[in-house]
Amino acid sequence: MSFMSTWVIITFHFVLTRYEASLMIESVRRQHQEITGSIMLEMTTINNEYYQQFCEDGYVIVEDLIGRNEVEIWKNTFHQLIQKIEPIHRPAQYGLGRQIVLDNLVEHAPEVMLPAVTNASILSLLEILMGPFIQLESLRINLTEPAEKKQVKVETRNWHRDMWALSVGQTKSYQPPHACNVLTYFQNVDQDVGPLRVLPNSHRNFDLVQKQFHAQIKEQLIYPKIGDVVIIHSALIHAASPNFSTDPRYFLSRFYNKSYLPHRDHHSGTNTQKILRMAQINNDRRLMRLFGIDDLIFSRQVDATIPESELWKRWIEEDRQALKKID
Ligand SMILES: O=C(O)CCC(=O)C(=O)O
Repeated sequence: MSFMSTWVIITFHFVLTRYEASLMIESVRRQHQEITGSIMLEMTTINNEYYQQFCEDGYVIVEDLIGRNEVEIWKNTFHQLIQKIEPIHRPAQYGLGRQIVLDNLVEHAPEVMLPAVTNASILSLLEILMGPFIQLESLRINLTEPAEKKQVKVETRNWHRDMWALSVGQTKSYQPPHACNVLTYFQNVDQDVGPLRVLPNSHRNFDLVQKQFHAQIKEQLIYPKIGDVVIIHSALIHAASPNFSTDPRYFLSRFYNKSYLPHRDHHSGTNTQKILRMAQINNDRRLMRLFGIDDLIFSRQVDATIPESELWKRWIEEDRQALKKID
């Protein structure tokens, strides 16, 4: 290769990298504005009501938070991606429909999927529930194929708690979650599509389910609409229902855990690393933490003279100020 062509390639690469970086900066800046704009809302009475409900029942529904267009784009992106990337296949059990799951979605489609995890209303509420330690554990879309009623031998999918239900049952007092599952369904969920089933208050007691695939006396059926967001405490016992509709049943799961716990999505891919670099330039601690970088984790130990919830508020405010300084 001649000196000239090498020079042209290097220059082209340099210009392209700068261009990509500037696009990413722009998108992070937009999120920054969105975040600082929404912070004013975060300690409002609305979030306080959600908090009370979450402590009591172990879940909360924030209605109408996501636009239908966005949900449609996620669905299309999922179908495009599974043409190129091998998803996880879960075989049909007891006649229930097969499931196709794709994880690592921020890395696979950052422009489309990053806003799903940086949604400022969701993060603000999660910070009230878990403190300023919110990491993206995994972002995945789940498709469940329809099932034939006469083939299905069970009433529900498996009842379970999500990961990190560590201290459940030790006390009936409310314990903040180590993780939260934040779900958005891609269709209006009705009896045919199959409601989400929960055992309210099971995040605060050690009750066990006797039959893992059967309806429960104390169960509550939830029928979210497109655009609703359901936030579940990781210790809450819940299950899906069979999909008896004629269409696939879809949901997006944003699974967030404490920033010092392990994560299934790998944050080392090229796209995620670009997002992280931009977050570092902007000193955007909230965004860095989503992808596992939390430089303050060791200094933020619990000061025994101040309630933890108070410390959380201070740290959230400090992070907000740190972000503002770069304006
Ligand atoms: O499919 C559902 O409605 C529930 C999903 C679920 O159980 C989970 O993501 O852990």
